[in-house]
Amino acid sequence: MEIGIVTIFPEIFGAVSGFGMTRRALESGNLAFSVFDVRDYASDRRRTVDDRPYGGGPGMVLTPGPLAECIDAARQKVSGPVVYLTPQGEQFDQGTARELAGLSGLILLCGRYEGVDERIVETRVDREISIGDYVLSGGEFPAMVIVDAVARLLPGVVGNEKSVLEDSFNEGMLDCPHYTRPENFEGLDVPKVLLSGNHEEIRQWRMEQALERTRVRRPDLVRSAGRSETEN
Ligand code: 9D3
Repeated sequence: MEIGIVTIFPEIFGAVSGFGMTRRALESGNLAFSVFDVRDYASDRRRTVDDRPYGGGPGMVLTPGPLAECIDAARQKVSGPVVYLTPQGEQFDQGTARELAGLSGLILLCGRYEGVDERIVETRVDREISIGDYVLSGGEFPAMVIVDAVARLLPGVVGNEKSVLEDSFNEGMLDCPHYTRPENFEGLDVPKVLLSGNHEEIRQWRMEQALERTRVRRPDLVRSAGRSETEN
């Protein structure tokens, strides 16, 4: 899969290519990544990319000229929908991640300031996505969230197969508690059942723990856990 990023802060995306799972996905060739700097498409000496909003008010708006050229350059290299990260978008979830992971290409447009000129949305954006109801200062971190969630679903990405399968089995349920050595830590013991070697009892205990946690912490999930989207 090839992901293009359109941003005024290209350096931030070093975090994606430099570390962890996304780095391994890039190294193995399952993921390709190109970052496009909007400022490279500005036409003035100061490389201006924003301007004051028509109608007045606080903040600035990403000006359409350089942005259009930058998106068009990204589209020359990466085929696939242009997704604009914005608080006004549909809320991202695991279903969205799975959908995007099925594409061969994807362009993520990161907004900054008050957002992009609406004519960019009209002419070049295929889909608008938010990562949740809280205020961030731009679309760069949301774009990295999406890259991470999508990359770990790509077939062939090392270490993903088992955990992706487990995730889809447990979908809509919180995880059970986990323990590792030592058996006693600051006076706290590992639950006996986990040392029993009885795999059926362990499975049962983990399921009960997960269900109880979900009931208490996320009652909204209990309704739909274990059922597919169409069964809800
Ligand atoms: C304080 C500015 N707000 C005035 C009503 C609107 C606003 C504009 C731009 C709020 C946030 C932003 C920047 N955020 C994003 O670009 C963004 C975002 C987010 O803030 N939360 C969750 N998902 C996303 S995706 C992009």
